[in-house]
Amino acid sequence: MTTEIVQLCPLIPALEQELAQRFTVHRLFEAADKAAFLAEKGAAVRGVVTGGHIGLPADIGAALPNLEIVAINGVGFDKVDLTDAKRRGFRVSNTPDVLTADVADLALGLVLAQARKLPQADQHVRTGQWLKGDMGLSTRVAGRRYGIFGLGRIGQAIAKRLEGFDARISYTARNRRDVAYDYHDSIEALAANCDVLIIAAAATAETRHIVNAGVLQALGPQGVLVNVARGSLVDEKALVEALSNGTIGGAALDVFEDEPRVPEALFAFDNVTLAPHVGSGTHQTRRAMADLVLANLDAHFAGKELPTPVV
Ligand code: 8YV
Repeated sequence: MTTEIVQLCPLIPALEQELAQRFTVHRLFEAADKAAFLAEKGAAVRGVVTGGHIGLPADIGAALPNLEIVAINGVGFDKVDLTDAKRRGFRVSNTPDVLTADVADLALGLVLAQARKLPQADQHVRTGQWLKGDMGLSTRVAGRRYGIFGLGRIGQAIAKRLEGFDARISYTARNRRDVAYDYHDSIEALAANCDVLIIAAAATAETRHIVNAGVLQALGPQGVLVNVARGSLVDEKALVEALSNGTIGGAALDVFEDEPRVPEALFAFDNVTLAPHVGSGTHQTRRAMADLVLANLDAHFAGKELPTPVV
């Protein structure tokens, strides 16, 4: 009998095939009765493969008493209880670095799409509206003031790309960095001093709903919110209200509080651009993430150090 692992979400076919060659893989996300499966098989499971947006739900973790490793196919580990991992002694790995460029690219894509109305432009041509008239004007991307919340790997990659747009860049982060960008010591100050507020920080207890009504107020009626981090950083109710009242000028979002459920109120706004959490979703990056997931699992079951450990 090969080592038993559970898979908590769909993965690219190549990774699923390679996992199946090494392990007995239980696709828990497809199980009709998850609780029954866990009650019967949970004790045999030694590993979990999961997405960053899913992590290890507490009820599943509790049903896996002999769990040794949670391999996250993603950089975010906010949905795995690391205190519990340390207490129980299971390892956690993630896939940092390999997705940085893609997430930064998507942030720029959202900035461009929202400002230059690319989804509307595409619709304008496809639906024959152009024959009836022009679609109207959009907003300049170059030379604006961009505020980045979180200047880690992804935040820095976003800043580097923005430099190419002659942007004026400022940031707020846990620690002041040795960079040429202006530093603000609070997200309110950052929002008040930028035209586009880009969220690129990790989800933690401290950053939950950090983009609240006050921050949106500070961002102001011309200001745009962009989020490629986690939905939990934004108070979505306050965001919908700010968009309804014209408190902010627009939003471009790849992540949401309760994915894949997106507040329907957002669908009505022409100044909002939406994406279904696709920051790392390119063929190239998902392959690189798959390689890291496999490398971490292989290392663990061979008794070696993990290549990219979180715990
Ligand atoms: C993925 C992510 O959507 O890296 C993360 O933390 O949320 C994304 O890369 C997801 O983890 C894919 O499984």
